[in-house]
Order: sequence, then C-alpha cells, then structure tokens
Amino acid sequence: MESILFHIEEGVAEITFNRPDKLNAFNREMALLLQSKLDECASLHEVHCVYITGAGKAFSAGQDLSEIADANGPGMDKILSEHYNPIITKIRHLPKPVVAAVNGVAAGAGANIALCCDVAVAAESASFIQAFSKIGLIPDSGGTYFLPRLVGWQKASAFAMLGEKISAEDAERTGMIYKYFPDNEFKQEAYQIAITLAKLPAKALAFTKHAFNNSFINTFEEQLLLEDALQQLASQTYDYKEGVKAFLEKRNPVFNGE
Ligand code: LHQ
Repeated sequence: MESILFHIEEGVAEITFNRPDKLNAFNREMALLLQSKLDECASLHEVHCVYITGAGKAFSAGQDLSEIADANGPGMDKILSEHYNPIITKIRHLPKPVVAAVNGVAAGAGANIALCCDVAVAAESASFIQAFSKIGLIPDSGGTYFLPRLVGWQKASAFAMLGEKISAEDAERTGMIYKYFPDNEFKQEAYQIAITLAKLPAKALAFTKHAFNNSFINTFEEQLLLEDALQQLASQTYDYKEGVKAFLEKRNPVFNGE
C-alpha cells in the first residue's frame, strides 16, 4: 500500500497521508515520498493548488515512534535534516498555495506540517497536539517558528510545553488555523477552498506567498520595497489585465494563470 496517495483534478493536487493503521505516522519512506510529490507539484504546470489530508481517522500522528526505536532505522541525525526540514522548506517554497485539511488528530510533526501550510482548516472533531514534550523532545518541523507567529508567544510556549490536546475550535479561536467546519461539511468545505484557490490568478498567489515568507525576516522598509517589486511583476500578468477588464465590463474574469 502506497504511504502517500496522489491525484490531480481541476488544478488541485490532492496528497493523502495513507498509513491509517498508524494514524498516518511518518516513516522514512513516507517522508521521502511526500518530498517527491511536493517536487512534482512544483514542476507540473497543471497543478495550481495542493491539498493535503489524511486517510482514515487521523491527519498524522507525526514521527512513527517504532521507527526511531528501531536500531536499523534512519537515526536522529537524519530525521530532521532528511525528512521534516526538507518537507517544511518545500511547502514554504512551493510557489502555489498549500491547503492542510486536518481531518483528525494532528500530533508532533504532523501538527507542524499542517501549521506551515498557507491555509489550514480542520474538522470539528480534529485536534492538534504538540506531543514532543511528552517524549522528551522539542517542537520541530517549524513548530518553534510558526506557532508563536500564529498564536503569540504565551500560548505557543504553553502549547509546546504542556503538550495538551487542542480542539479544532480552540485552534481556530487562537489563530492556529483559518477555520474549522462541522464534521459532515468538512471535506466539501475544505476541498472547495482548494478549488477556489486553483482558479484564482496563480502568479498573484505565488507572489503573495513569497511576500509572506519574507514578512518576518524583512524590516518594514524592506517589506514595502518587496511589495513594490512584486506588484510590478503582478501588474505585468495577463490575469491582472483580465481581472481589471472584467471588473470594468461587469463580467466574471477568465484567468489563465499567466
Ligand atoms: C503510532 C503513533 C506514532 C507509531 C499512533 N508512531 N505508531 C522528530 C525528531 C525525531 C524523532 C521523533 O520525532 C520527531 C517528530 C515528531 O513527530 S515527535 C512526536 C511523535 N508523535 C507522538 O508522540 C504522538 C504519539 N501518538 C499519540 O500520542 C496518540 O496516538 C494520539 C494522541 C496521536 C492519538 O491517540 P488515540 O486516538 O488514542 O490513538 P492510539 O494511541 O490508540 O493510536 C492508534 C494506533 O496508532 C496505535 O497502534 P495499535 O497497534 O495499538 O492500534 C498506536 O500505537 C499507533 N500510533 N501514533 N507516532
């Protein structure tokens, strides 16, 4: 059974973590396969948006703990440098929006992969756990970067240190995720976000992502300069011209991603 399912439809590449018996915990094979699927999403012109979810009842329980206990496993020196750090970097550098559709529990690296996505949504029954402290580790996979930026220092450090289960409702309330939906509406609502993003001007979304990637690094003045440079590029696209023309002609725009 493939640990990652992948298919493309209507401009959306759907990536499904597929080790449901292990709550979609990551082993090396799954971590490397996810990286290659993210590379495919970056290179395929027909992919306008990436949608990541989990098979079965979980999103992902993070690292497969039986693999790290295995003497023949990849070892601590490889797990971050070869598994999670490239995954997080690839998601942030992918010039396309990435939606995390958190269908169930998201723990450890599983939670932090969701939090680094451009839009993270959850089912009402889903939950988020910074499970690291419970096993004597620190939050990784970008957790110490994204969590304080999303929810503020105080809540981030409490979430990280206590390792408690955070409900989807609290995740939305604290700003950890964009929205949660009732379980029976979740799949349709989450997928609709991906379809909507796939139809919007692709270059403008890529430039927006690039600007956000730099907003915590740049000074205020540098960020204004970056916005100016990216807006010059956006204004040279077909989609910009079409968007303005359609507005003035009182019709729906037809974007082509160029
Ligand atoms: C699992 C796992 C799992 C294997 C459930 N592995 N089997 C980076 C650096 C280097 C090393 C370490 O890792 C990292 C990054 C990280 O992600 S560290 C954090 C690793 N993850 C965790 O510590 C979470 C461990 N799991 C749990 O706490 C619970 O399973 C949660 C709260 C996620 C779900 O609880 P339940 O809904 O009660 O499910 P369960 O515990 O009964 O699990 C169902 C099955 O899945 C069970 O197997 P079994 O054969 O008994 O049915 C679990 O053993 C297996 N499973 N998580 N991470």
